[in-house]
Amino acid sequence: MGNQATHTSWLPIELTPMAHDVDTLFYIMLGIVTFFFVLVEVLLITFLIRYRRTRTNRVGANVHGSNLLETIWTAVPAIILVFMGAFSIHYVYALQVPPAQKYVIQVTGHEWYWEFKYPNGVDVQTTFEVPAGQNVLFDITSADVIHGFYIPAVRVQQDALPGRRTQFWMNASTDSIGQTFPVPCDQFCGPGHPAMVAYMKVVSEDEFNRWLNAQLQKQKAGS
Ligand SMILES: [Cu+2]
Repeated sequence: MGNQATHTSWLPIELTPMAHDVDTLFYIMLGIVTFFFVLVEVLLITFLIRYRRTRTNRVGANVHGSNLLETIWTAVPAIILVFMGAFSIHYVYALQVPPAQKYVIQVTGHEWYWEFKYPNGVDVQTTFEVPAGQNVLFDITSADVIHGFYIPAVRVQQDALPGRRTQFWMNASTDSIGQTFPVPCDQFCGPGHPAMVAYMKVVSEDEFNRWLNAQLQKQKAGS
């Protein structure tokens, strides 16, 4: 499937290659924890039955530990955790370090809406557009309290912090042109929080430039 925006039955669309990588990591982790969950439960039930109290087995045997077993069940989970942690950190840094060529959109969280500023001065709220197939960097901050800028289709959330800038970048798949994706706030920020959702439309570069120009004209006419 490569970099296509694929839809699975229970996860949102994968809008970017990174979203696909994050899902892959998620499935690997899900597989590992499922394996160990089943293993532990099966052993637990087996031992409960096998070593239960019976007429001939009134008192259990004293077990004084096993250095070999204890070393194994400490080292194996440690190695697995380091492996999963390293992958997670790899993705976090990859998201935050943008390529040299990028299109920057300034994102500001407000009580209770999202504001988007474009390089040509366009300033919109709640609904915004991004060009497909381009590196788009979100430069995020907050005008008041802590908000969370979250794009489920990109599998990324980044806190919007007053007095500080955070960022992540994405490259939206051209297969998603014409589609709109919800961008909810995911940090509880007050009574208006549940309704604090922006809508991101992925469009072609031409369409994006048309929209940007139209917004600029509208803004000029309004002021
Ligand atoms: Cu918020």
